[in-house]
Amino acid sequence: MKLGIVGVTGMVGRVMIDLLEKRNFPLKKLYLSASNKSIGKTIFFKKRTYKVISIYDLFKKKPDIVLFSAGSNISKEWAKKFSDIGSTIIDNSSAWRMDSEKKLIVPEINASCLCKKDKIIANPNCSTIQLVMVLFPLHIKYIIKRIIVSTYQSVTGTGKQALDQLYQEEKGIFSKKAYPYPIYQNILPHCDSFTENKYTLEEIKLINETKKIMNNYNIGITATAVRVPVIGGHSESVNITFEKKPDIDCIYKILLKIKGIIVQDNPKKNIYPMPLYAHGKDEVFVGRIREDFSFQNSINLWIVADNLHKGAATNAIQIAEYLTQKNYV
Ligand code: 2RA
Repeated sequence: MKLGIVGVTGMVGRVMIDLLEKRNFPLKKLYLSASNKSIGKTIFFKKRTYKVISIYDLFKKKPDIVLFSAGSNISKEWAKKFSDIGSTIIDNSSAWRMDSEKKLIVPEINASCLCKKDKIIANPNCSTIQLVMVLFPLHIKYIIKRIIVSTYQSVTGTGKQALDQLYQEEKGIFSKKAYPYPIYQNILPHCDSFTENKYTLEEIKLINETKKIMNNYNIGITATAVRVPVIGGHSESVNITFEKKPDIDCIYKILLKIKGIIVQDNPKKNIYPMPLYAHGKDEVFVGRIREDFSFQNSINLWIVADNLHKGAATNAIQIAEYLTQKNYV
């Protein structure tokens, strides 16, 4: 198995490298590619150093799988070129997610829809992945009618520049970089850009991707995506209205059975998910599960996950593992 990573020096790319090693992904050859400024840098993997190469040189290697995490423009320019030479692309950008010909995959939910013909596979947005991981099993049982979600998103979702801005501001150095306002001791109701309808692209991704992954375009979804000065991961406050009357004990039993979900919910002992403790983990954490007494067939819950792990790198590598196990690549 020849695997390439495009965007290896980014925050997600670095987590991909760690996870390929930790999960002992079956690799014969590994090629690491990044932007021109990083070409020639060395990266450590399984006690060996690998030189970062250009995407042109990666293309010549004809990798079996290419993990893209270098933004939409690179994906739009290169994914098709790689698939035309037989590579299978797992793309972490938004470039292909809403393309009707491309599959948007969270392995625990819809990996079974993949086949050998799928050569460009989209990895959903981080805030979508953690949301649908919890919603989908509940939808199967109770049929979701409506979702209201507010997110509290880590600065790591914006990238290293945002992380640096937070660290600098903590030291009292304020210079507008990743965000139009200070993020230290502040929160911004603004993730990605605003659109004509006053929603942000992040909110629109959450709404549209959730419907595509759950293959249900009748679900009513509304979202508010907020940036918070947190490192460990994204948090989400979710209100769900079902067609059928939900039973809270049954919801616990359903979620406890899902691989990749950890239920942390004991208010009497102050037990609930928090990004500080989700940081670096591959699971999705859910808690604060409770009836919404204000509206019929409704509940509230709280979801936390490391956006660089299950929200990006872990999910992409799980897709690659699935393709390998099925001999699709
Ligand atoms: C964010 N989900 O958090 C977006 C991109 N990873 O900014």
